Amino acid sequence: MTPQDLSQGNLVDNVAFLRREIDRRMRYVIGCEPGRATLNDWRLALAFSLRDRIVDSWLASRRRVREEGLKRVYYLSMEFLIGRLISDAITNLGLEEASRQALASFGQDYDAVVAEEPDAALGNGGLGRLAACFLESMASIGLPAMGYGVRYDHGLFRQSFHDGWQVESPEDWLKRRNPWEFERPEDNQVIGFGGEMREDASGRAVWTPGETVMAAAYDTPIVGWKARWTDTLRLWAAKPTRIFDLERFNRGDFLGAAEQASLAQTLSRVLYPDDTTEHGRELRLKQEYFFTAASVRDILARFRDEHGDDLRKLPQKVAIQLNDTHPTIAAPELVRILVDENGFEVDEAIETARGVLNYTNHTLLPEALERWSTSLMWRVLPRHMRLIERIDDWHIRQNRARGVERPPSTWLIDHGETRMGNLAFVMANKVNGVSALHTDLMKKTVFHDFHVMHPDRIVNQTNGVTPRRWLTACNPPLRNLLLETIGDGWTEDLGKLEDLEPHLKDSAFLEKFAAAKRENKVRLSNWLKIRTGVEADPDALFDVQIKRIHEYKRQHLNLLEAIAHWNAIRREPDRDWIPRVRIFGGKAAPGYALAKQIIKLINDVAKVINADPLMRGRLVIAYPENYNVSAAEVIIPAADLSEQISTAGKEASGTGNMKFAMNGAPTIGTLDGANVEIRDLVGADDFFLFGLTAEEAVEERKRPDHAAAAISASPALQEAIEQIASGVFSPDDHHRFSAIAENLRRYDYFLVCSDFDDYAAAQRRVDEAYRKPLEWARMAATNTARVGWFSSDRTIRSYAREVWTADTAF
Ligand code: 26V
Repeated sequence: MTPQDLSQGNLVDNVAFLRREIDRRMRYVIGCEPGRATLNDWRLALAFSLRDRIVDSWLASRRRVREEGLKRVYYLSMEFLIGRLISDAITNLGLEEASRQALASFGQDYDAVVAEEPDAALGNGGLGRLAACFLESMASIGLPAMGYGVRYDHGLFRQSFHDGWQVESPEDWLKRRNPWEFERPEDNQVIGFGGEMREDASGRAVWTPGETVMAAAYDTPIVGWKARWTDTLRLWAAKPTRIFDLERFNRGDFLGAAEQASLAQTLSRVLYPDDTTEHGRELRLKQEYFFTAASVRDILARFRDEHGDDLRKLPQKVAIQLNDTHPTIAAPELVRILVDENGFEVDEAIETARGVLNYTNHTLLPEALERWSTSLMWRVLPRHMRLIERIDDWHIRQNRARGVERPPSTWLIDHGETRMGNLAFVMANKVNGVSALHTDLMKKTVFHDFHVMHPDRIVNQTNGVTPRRWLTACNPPLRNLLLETIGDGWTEDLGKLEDLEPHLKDSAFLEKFAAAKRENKVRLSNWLKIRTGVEADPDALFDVQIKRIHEYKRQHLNLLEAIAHWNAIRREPDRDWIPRVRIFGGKAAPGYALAKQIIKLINDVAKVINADPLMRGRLVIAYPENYNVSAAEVIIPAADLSEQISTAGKEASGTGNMKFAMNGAPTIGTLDGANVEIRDLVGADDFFLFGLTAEEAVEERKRPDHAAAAISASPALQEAIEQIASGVFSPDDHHRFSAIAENLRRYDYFLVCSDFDDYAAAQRRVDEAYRKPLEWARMAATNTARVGWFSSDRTIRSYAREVWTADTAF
């Protein structure tokens, strides 16, 4: 079995078809002669050629849902971290080899053409990437679904390093033509903010917004595996409701005439790269309401069209998932429409809304749980603030009726703030965490009191990732080996990777597995050379930590151990050290000073170690700029070791951990998030465990001298911190890293020091295991064979059953 057999039709026909289509698109859509086309023109011509097949599937899927009156699932998310769509399309249409050959017949290189597509980076990290994996899985399993989000002009900032410091610049994914989206002006919605809210004698509310903005709909088809089903991602762009004020313009007031236009456009201008600081909080709240309100109205319009005007039936045909608290304002918006525009009683409206809404929590970090000042809410969304009070009142009455008095932790409004997590909890039918441990901690900590009141509401839905992007498309050498060894059933039923089990004892298979890994490492080595100038020997152990830079994820733990390892090699330069390339990737929130210092520290340490002649390639640090989805697709298949070293209890799930394991990289990690479940499935012998458990971490933090005690017990750690603090890596500025050193010595909330020795010991176990290539290959392949459960197809089927009660179309 070869990959091209996955497509319908034979390869020769597909190549001929694509050749013809590309040539036609180049002339009649791009308006260019093939002989004069740029790489970008080829990329567009290929995308337009593939698009027709996707649209056929799209129209057929839409027809099925309407004809059969199927329940629809709506995924509301401020973030969709999609990356490139062209490789998804090619993979799911089974047209990779055909595209390659068709382009080659024009003298074009497939990989270069595909790489021309800019990443759609409409997300920060895990939460946004999960939403993208979920859309692809919904389409692949045939679930009638739609994603709703914001069509940001500028996605996540571009990161570059200037003298080792992170510098942000605006990203511009829409600068060139986007072949995947369809504008839908007929579905545009007018969204209001601010203004006046009056209640008449009967309590009927009349809200007159003070300003309005147009939400303009743009649809992107999301094609599933083998194009059997295609769903939609609808993104809203903000536009002025009036293009300009002709009267002011005619008076010569040109700037004033366009005032409303510029105000409106700022709404969907940029994705917030930081949920922490005081960056235009009002603008962020408006963004949330803007896309949520447009989506809710769109959902109701479609419901009426398909099922008539009885909105009481909404829960039978509609399920809405709130991706974190960001779209929670959907709840009062839905209640508002039912009450103010459809004559519902408030209680009835709340109960109906609760029948459709569900909420996913993605972090327990208190600073990440959204709260909005009530004064801001009254100003921007007066009618909604009033309804939140009514919802609070309803919740009080509900509980009193059952003899329960609400503890303050469950109030919706407190200290002049509206707590969006609590509002989401009260308004949701189901609330879920994203790994078993995280869900358990939700029940025990942030939502403990709620859980006591509503013991059936919190459920677990462990995250997953789409195997089409994260195995089939990004790892051709391994994909081909799998096809040759166990056929292609795993692509849509990843549990079938278990069929590898008997081959794990077969040294011929293990050698092929190692060869596939090596091929990916050569590719990454070349990529790193171009991007960073660093020489990475493909036979060295590739040790990778790629994710947002955050103290809780502990890139500095990794780095301190690298420094200690460097010291050890310098002391005994002639020992047979296992050569290692430590690869970092990730962006810091622009306002997060300590995270930015960590970036500078990694770059400064890399500079010193990479230049040390004693290392002779045995320790190399590489930190390419601008880590994104497309970079992950090159790095993950080439990793030997997956660093998942967060402080236990802090990483809700992680999804990178799943991608690495799937691609045959064992984990070095703590018992945190989904690491726990990965280890359970892979087996304790093939997972490098270290560190305190979540419970132990809580206890450790109570010891006032935990950091000092750990440092004085560990000469290696003491030396490494001392080197950072004294300027060994910053000879031009000895105090540059004193904040990091002080933080570790005095405070160390994330327990870097407490976990250091155990982490270093685990790293030495890694080295010893890597000495035996066949044994290492067995461990790597065991990871691949046993993590099929982490397919997002499994996750989505589980949501469909336990949260949405929705059926798939096939
Ligand atoms: C947000 C913030 C903002 C305030 C400062 C600290 C902080 C820390 C984390 C976050 C994360 C926001 C939500 C998020 O992206 N969560 C991620 O969701 C993934 C998908 O469920 C999950 O795998 C990651 O563990 C989780 O961090």
